[in-house]
Amino acid sequence: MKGKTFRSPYTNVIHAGQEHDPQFGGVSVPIYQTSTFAFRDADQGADRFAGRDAGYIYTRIGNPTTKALEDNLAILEGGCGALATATGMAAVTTVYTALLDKDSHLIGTAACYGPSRTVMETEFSRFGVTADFIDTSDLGHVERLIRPNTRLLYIETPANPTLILTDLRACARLAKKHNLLLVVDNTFSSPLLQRPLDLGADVVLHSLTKFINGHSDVVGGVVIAREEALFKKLQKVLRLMGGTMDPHQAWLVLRGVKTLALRVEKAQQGAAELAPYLAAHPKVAWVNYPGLPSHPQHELAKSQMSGFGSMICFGLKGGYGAGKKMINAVKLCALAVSLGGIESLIQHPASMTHAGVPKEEREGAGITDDLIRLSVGCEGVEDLRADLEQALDKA
Ligand code: LCS
Repeated sequence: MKGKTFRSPYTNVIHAGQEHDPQFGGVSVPIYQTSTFAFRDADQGADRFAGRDAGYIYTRIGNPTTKALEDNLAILEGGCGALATATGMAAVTTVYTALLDKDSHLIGTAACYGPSRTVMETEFSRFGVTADFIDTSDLGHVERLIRPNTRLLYIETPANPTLILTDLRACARLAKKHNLLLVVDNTFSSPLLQRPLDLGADVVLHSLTKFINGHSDVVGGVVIAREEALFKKLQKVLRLMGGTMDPHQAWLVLRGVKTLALRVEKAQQGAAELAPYLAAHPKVAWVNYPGLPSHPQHELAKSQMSGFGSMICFGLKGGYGAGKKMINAVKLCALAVSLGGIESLIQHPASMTHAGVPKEEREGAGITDDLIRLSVGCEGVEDLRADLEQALDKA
């Protein structure tokens, strides 16, 4: 991976790994909207299989626009290389496929994005892979479940949607001790608020659909590895399985990432004001936000994150009945799945994002029926507060 790196994240999101268009000097990376590249001569194909630099051949294997995005994201996360994928789930399944063998075992965060767990339990199980999805904030429990065939610790922190944290440094020590790989889904923080590779993780992944693209108009994913050998293993699987990103999609995400620092900062300021407002509201039973001193892992958040982010979850005293009235009544926030967009989104995980996880497993993971998830966007906080206020009045 080549590319310029700067001191400030504000500079890195815009310039890291980026070159001006070599042909005309365009400041924006061009969209190389091509499926195939003309060979220099008949030897070019052989170069690739002989391990020599063969340049670009075919867009599933590599494309300059996609590569510009990958170089940027690898630098933001501090990895040796990044692989852009068609969706966040393609990033998750690339990791599972590349790093698990038949009959191997995974320990994952119970409160992770529902399909990351479902795909393991309904699809990978067909190939003999087993998994325990547990509360990974309990490291004693994690260690007790490690078996000779355990290969991966799959951690989501803060978790979707409970915002429970897992201690990444402690997980990295555990992974090292037992010769496991530590994979972290860093979607909720973005590399601006948490850099798992710096804390000892081996692989980081994101749904780019969320904060990194940030405009609710693209789906995408990325996998970033700390070391070359792991990167090559992931790259080989992604190229063969075909879940790679399209160049136009890559260009849109490159455009989105340039404002990541501005958006994360603004949305986080909004969440820091709305979380205490909700916590003090007479109709609200509980609020979970890592920035509140009442969050049970507030100190851990301070030690492994550089900011608390813009995701909040809460429950109303009237339970889901009241919550449903509230989310039906919002006018500015959109009642929608997804998160990390410039616009605020509100949703009910038990009936929306995590509906595919059986009720017992869902509740065991802390995803209770009353839980409402709010992704704070970049609107003015006074408007968001007014919207929540009028919706809570109707609850
Ligand atoms: N990882 C996390 C933490 C996610 O939140 C999501 C999607 C994914 C992976 C998968 O990414 P995708 O394939 O959708 O790009 N989370 C969603 C959510 O909470 N609501 O809708 C999608």
